[in-house]
Amino acid sequence: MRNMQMSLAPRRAVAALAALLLAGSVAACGNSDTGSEGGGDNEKIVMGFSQVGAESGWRTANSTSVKEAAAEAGIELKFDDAQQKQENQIKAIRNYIQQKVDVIAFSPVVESGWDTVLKEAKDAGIPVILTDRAVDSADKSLYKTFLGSDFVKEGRLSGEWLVENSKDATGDVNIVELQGTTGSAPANDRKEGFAAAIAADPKLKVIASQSGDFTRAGGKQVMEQFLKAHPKIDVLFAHNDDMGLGALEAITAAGKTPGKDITIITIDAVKDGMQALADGKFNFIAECSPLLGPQLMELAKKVHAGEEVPARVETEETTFTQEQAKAALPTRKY
Ligand code: GZL
Repeated sequence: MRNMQMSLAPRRAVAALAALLLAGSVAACGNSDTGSEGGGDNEKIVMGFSQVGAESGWRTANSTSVKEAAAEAGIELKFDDAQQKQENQIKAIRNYIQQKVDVIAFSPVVESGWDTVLKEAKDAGIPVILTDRAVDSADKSLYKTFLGSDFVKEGRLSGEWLVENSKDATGDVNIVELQGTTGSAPANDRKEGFAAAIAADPKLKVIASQSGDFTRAGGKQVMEQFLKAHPKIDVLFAHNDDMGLGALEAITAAGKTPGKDITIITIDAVKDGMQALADGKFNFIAECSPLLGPQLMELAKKVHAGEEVPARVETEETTFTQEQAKAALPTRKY
């Protein structure tokens, strides 16, 4: 029996040693499952980015800024175009969680409906950065920071310009409004800011307001309806240049002169919009800068390093009249 015991002993020792080695190797594997490849100091940060879509010149410029800045910053960028559908953004964010990226950044196509997926990211220990548009989640711990414009201010500046430039008007000034994507932060906030500003002058009346979904086609289609329904339109306020540019086609097709028969105010200041302003077809543009890439990458590095970042980072922007557009166009970056 003893011999048996003796003969078993070395085997048991070998088995114990093998078990120890195996446990060690599993632990090592277990670490690699937690994405240790992204854990080393000198490893590339991996960012999962969910973009709204490619609906406007602004969006195209924004995507270019994000991609170029990621390359410049040495950040590995996983990029998804949601084609303006919230379900596609939620799917992309879930994929990034599965892939255990180091940070998730996205521009939410609409304000509501994000709490569940943002909580999944938080529970997975992946920090989220909002860029461009905001969410209406009450739980501010679901994201680290929001980098983007003040859309209410953009709407207010647009309305203030109109108040200032309508002083000599006799009788009502009929305004039609092309809203951005229904439920989106820019559409909600720009509408709010503009309405608050024009309340200063009771002559200024919004007689029609409808979404053109931030696209040229949408702007043209809705403006055609406005022109059919309203014989006297004095002002068009479009939530972005692209809908204003689409509306130009409808206005000229109706035999009216844009910039003269109908005053046109837009937001963004992309190159095509600035050209229309310089050509006298638009009358005023409030800028909304899409060049968020460099700031986004700096924030991602800080968040990944566990550094504190401000809850809100507001982009700097200005406004343009026709004369200012002529001066700015030659050096315009987007
Ligand atoms: C604003 C951005 C808006 C632009 C539109 O930050 O979300 O979406 O104003 C774009 O041109 O489609």
